[in-house]
Amino acid sequence: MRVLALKIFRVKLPLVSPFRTSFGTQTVRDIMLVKITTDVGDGWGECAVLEEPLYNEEFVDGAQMVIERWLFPMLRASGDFQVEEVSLLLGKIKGHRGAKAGLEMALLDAHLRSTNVSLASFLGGVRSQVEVGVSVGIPDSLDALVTTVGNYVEQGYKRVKLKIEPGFDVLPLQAVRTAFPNLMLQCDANGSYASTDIAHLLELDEFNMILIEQPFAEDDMESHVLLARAMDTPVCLDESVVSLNTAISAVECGAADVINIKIARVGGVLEARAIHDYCASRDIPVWCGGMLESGVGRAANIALASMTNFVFPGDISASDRYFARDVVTEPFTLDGSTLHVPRGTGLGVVVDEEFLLQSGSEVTVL
Ligand code: OSB
Ligand code: MG
Repeated sequence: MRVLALKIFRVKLPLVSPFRTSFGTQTVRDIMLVKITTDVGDGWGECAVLEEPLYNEEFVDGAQMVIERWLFPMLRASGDFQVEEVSLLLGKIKGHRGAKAGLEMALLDAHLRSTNVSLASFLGGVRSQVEVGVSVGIPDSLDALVTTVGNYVEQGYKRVKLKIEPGFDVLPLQAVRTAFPNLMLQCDANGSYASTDIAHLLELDEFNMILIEQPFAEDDMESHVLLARAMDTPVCLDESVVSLNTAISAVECGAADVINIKIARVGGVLEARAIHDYCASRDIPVWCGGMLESGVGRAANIALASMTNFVFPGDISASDRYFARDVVTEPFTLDGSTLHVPRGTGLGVVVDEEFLLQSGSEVTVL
């Protein structure tokens, strides 16, 4: 395929409720979508990067700049290429994986539409519906937390992830576990603990969680190894795994019993597939993480999660858990505790461009 043009859409969508983590509170999602024009047709992608560099080093203004200045010019200068070559073509530019992931997603969407294949079947997905969960931010009070979790359980979610941080761990997990004895429960610290907290974290074993996600800093493999050896609850990595190579290193040194795969964090759908395949070969279960995506990124997440080794429910909630109105014409809705895998070609969603423009989207044309 050959790249002809790119439109970058930036739109701020309010979240239906503030999302607080150890690294800050998100109240509005600063969304960046790309619409790529190629010789085989158009495609959409989402650069699922946060507004500020608080989760990882990326931020949405930076992602836009690296696309405008380097990534898109490199693609346009590449002439004819296969979509499988995109990460190699962009490999000269270090990092900026969320920006690259959005471009690769748009190229995959264009390519798969032109060949009449859905992303899920391209990836060899084995399910038409995927089990999903919900990620619950740090609340104002324990009562509010139990009420929030109860509302999600009532909607159908069977798996809940609680955000934790030092000083907010035992009590919230105890409150939720007591109120919901059979709920599939897990927690995510976003790297907010230190190696000196290992003994304290072992106390969380009593809550019968399916995993604990990223307790220590992204570059602290040693503490994750020590915790994984001592703790019964499986240790899962998020921020630490930015590529197939880092996934291999983490698994082989014993730092990860489980891996959270996010398309934006690892630089694209194809790298995500490679991590999935490697983990399957090592009997390491994976699940699909989320970045509070719009329906574009969500469609890709669901297709990815239809692959065989995505054994735990993903952080892929229904559209209404995030936004009053999604950017796609058909919002994603729960069916029991699942979302349906899009069956249309490419990502299988239609972007509501009129809604984007009505919502004050800024458009940059390259
Ligand atoms: O650490 O998994 C995380 C959202 C933004 C950045 C990081 C994380 C998250 C979530 C929410 O936990 C997942 C979602 O529902 O999209
Ligand atoms: Mg996480």
